[in-house]
Amino acid sequence: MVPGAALMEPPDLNTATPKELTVQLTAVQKEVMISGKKVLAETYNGSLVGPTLHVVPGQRVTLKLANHLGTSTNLHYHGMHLSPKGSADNIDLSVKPGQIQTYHLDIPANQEPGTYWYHDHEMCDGNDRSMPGMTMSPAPANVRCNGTESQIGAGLSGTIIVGDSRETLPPAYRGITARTLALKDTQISSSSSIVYPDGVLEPASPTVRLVNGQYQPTLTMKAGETQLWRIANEGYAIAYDLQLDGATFTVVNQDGIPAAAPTRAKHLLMPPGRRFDVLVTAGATGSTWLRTLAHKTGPDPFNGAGDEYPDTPLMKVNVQQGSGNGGPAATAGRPGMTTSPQIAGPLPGSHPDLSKEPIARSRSIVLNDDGGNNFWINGKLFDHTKPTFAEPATLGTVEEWTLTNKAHQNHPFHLHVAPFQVLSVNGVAQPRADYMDGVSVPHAVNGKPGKVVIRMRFTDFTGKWFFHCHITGHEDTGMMGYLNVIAAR
Ligand SMILES: [Cu+2]
Repeated sequence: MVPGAALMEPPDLNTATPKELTVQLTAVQKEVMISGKKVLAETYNGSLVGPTLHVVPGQRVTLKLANHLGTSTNLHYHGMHLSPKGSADNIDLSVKPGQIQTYHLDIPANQEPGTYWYHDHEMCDGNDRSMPGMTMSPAPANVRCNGTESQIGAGLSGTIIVGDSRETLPPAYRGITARTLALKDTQISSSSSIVYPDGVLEPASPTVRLVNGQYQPTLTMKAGETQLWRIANEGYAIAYDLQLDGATFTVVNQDGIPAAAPTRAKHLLMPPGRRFDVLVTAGATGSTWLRTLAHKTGPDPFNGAGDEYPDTPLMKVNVQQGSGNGGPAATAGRPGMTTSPQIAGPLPGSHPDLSKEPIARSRSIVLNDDGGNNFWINGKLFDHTKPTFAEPATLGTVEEWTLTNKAHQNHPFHLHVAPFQVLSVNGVAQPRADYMDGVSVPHAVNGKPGKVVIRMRFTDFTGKWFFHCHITGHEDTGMMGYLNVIAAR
């Protein structure tokens, strides 16, 4: 593949955001070009990175999903505060080949501006390959189901941008250039396919890391210019540990939630599903790289205890002469990138601190695996028909959950419907700003499990609130559950 082409934005699904919006995503196999190489993928509207959906709070979105695949599929609106029932963010819906499913998405008035994403969440109930202990059978195409891992891995994910997070920033930054950087990786088979079963998906195998579907593209900035980058890990399994050589990121929003206390970070750890809106500032003319650092998700990647990813350059940044598009000019020091701005918080829309709230209930979620292909929550495989907890949660209450990881690899935990606040990781109190919808629960060390304590408020939406590991192969094979949320009596 040929590196170096100018970075392109993913296509837009819509550019205007009227009060009532109707859009269509067509899931279809298509040959796409990845930096000069023709590859068979599963796409939305023919694009390896699905087209970006722009929405605003208070809007009613009618989204038609047309399934032109040979397998069933559906959609999840990751991070969005939507009802898990009916024709909203309901992952119990399954769209068979040839069917069109109409989703009705009422974007809440209080949905925070930021970066979200959509992806296939087909759970393959009674599937022939998803659940351990079942044997593969040559099911006819109209009932075949390939699971979330293979569908996201083949391309079925895209970005949702709510409002414009630049408007939560001080006035000097509201006119700066914004970029979307969708991170995905592909494992291309010898027959130039990333579609299951031809495309081999194995998180431990060598993979090609792409930005907006491009291999090592080049982004150009002006000396001293500050930009907002909306970075989303839209991959099926792989974590990124992002670094912009010579620079810092100013994190102003994570997982769609404006920062209570914007901070500068030298690197961004991004398990699958995570999003960051960050400010970056170009220095003097020259060039540098956005890379993912070497990263291990367990102590012994070659013996079933985690995966190991090498240091990999993702995108070149060229800094050219000229004046930037808005934003206070930085003192152009070293070539390439430089220290990003300091922004005072809290930003409008940041979430309240739950650490002192009275707790209605505490719950324990234990993640475990056997180092092979069995993945459990509280000792059980996912069951469509049984909630993980007999006791439901009640709207209006705050709960505290302790996430325990007994396994020898990190498991990134994701909760549907609403984000949570992270209180502590392995006993270390976390900064006030840490509200998110996914958190990596660290692996056990010397028999001592990893532990993350989170709190969430059930503000609205009764129904099934799903949670699962976002290494989608783990989710597909059982590491998933749900909680019933009921109205106050
Ligand atoms: Cu996992």
